[in-house]
Amino acid sequence: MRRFVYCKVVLTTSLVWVLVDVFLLLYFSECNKCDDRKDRSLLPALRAVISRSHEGPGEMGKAVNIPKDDQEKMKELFKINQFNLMASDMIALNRSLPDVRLDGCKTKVYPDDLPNTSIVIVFHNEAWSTLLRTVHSVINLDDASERDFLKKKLENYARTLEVPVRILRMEQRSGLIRARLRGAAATKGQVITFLDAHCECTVGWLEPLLARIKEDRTAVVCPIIDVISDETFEYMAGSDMTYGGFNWKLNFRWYPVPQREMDRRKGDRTLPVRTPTMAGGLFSIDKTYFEEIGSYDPGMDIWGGENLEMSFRIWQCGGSLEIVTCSHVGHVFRKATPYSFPGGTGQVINKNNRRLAEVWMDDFKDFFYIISPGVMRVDYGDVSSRKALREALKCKPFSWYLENIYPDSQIPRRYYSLGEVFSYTADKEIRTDDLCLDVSRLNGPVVMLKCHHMKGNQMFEYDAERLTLLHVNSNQCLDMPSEEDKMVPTLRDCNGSRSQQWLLRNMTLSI
Ligand SMILES: [Mn+2]
Repeated sequence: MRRFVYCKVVLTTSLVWVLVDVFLLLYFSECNKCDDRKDRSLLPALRAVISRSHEGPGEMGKAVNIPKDDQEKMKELFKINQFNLMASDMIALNRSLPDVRLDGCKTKVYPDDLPNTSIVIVFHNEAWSTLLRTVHSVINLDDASERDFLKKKLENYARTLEVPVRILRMEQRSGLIRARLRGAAATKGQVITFLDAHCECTVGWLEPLLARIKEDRTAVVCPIIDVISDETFEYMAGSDMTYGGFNWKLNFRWYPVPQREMDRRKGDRTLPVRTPTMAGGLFSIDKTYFEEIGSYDPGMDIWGGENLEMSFRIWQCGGSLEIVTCSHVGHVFRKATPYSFPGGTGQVINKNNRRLAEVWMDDFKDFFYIISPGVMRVDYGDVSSRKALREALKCKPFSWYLENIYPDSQIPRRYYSLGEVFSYTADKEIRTDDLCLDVSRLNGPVVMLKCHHMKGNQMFEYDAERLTLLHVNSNQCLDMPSEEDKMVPTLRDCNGSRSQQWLLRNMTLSI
């Protein structure tokens, strides 16, 4: 009898502890299950807003059109943030969005013990409505904003949210890169998720990101970035068929996902896409891996180039960079930047780009230098600690990256000559960035067309002895501009004249 009572006590106390544990787990895993818990983590007042029918302006991601009478005012307000502030302010802070995921994503099951994440949102003079639409379980990091509502009012608001939100402030304008470093240092989660301050996350966006990092802690993962219109705040699904690249000017660009990457995934579009570069604003990374791999280059100013720097570094130093196609986050894309750049936009970006070119691109940095005249004059400071980092991590050369990660790059892996503007590539094209010399008719002038790598009208055979560039398709030689059009070289029958001799600089093609 006594034993029975004893057992009962043990059982009851264990049960109590189990329940306490379950409660604690649920309570402290705020962002693990953001979407399940969305309702629980919102104020009752907000919950009422959520449960009302999707009829307000912008609900379900619909466009908000401003009536004619208010157009003047709208244009005035547009200038503040370079997006339609009037429309944004009309939309609920937690408006509903469509589920834009691929069907195969909706039924995926993720492990229960996903790592938790801290979310870092850097903002500078952001609008109230866009910022708060972004905020959910967030460490909010303020880069010395000058707008009053981003001070006391924001702190008071953050306190009313049932999720822990911390607001850190930089004493002076330090830029995205240094602000993110500060935010990252303050995080407590196993994973750091960076977001811009004008985003909207959609259902199920976080789990696939965290699940991928749980599988491989060296995977750095980005959601698909959906487009929130800067004019109407309409929510438009982004494509899972584009990935990140860059051109000779080191501008980030979206390009179609190549066939080799579709093949690697056996055609399953719900699997992560290995992307050569990331757009920069939105990604998740294991916190300890972020530190190991050298976080950000603290020598970079304000904004620009940090996304490519990180992309090259991750790939060259043994990690991977992926777009998790089951995760969708919206972002307001703007046509112009509303931010001031101390020292001038061009100057800042050129400096940052030089830093990343010098540290990561080896000889291929020359492609950037020849297409950006003037950039050589920009002082890029001291990069010795970043070079030491590359050394310490035993990172691979840039040629490996071009060969294995980005063979479809605008920068040719192999080239015979790199002149002042053009390079003569191993594919026998004469190209600058993604444009190739192209001739489509006999005795015709050359034009610049997008490189198609199909040889054809873009193939020139260089004869290093006679110094001629033979257009193989027409069997004619590249000649000086004609009398009529003095700007554009043309094709003519090969005649051995001086006007058909071309000296290629830095030639590596043997005679
Ligand atoms: Mn942004």
